[in-house]
Amino acid sequence: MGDQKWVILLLTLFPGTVKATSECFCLSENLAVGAVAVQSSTYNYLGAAQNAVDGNSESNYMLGSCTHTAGDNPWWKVDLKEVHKVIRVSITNRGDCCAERIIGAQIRIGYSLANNGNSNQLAAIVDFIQSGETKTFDFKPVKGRFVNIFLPGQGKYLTLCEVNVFAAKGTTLR
Ligand SMILES: [Ca+2]
Repeated sequence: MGDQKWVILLLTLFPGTVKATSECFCLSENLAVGAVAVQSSTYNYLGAAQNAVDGNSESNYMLGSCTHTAGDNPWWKVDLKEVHKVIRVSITNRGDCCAERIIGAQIRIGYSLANNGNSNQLAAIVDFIQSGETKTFDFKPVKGRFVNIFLPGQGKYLTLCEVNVFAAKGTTLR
C-alpha cells in the first residue's frame, strides 16, 4: 500500500516523469539517414551509394533514389560514425523491375573494415522482398559501426532504394 501512495504522489507532482518511465521507446531514430555510404561499384549516374540513405524510399530506379552496383560480389556499406547496438535494419527493394536480385543479400554489422566490412557479423539474410516493398529485419543486438549489405555471387547486381538502421536506444558505445 505504501508503494501505491508513492505512485499517486509522483503522478501528482511529476506526471510527465512517471508517464515516460511507463512507456517503452526501445528504438533509436533511423541512424542511417544522411550518413556516408559507399558501394563496391556504381552502375551509372542514377545509382549512387548515397541514394539508399537519402530519406526517400522511392523505388523507381529511374527517379534517382536507389543504388545500383556493377560487377561481381557487390556490397554497400553505411558508416554510423559511432558503435551502436543495432537491432533492426529495413530495406526498400527496387520497384520498377528486378525484385529477385535482392535474394540472398546479407546484412553484416561490425567494427572491422577487413574485406570492406563484408566479413563482419551476419545479422540476417534477405530471403525476398516484394517489388518496391520495404522489409524489416529484427535480430539480437549486434554491436557495430558499419552496416553492410553484401550480395555474394557472380553476375549479381545490388540495388537498394532505402536502408534504415535502428539501434537499442541509449546504447551508444563510445
Ligand atoms: Ca532512397
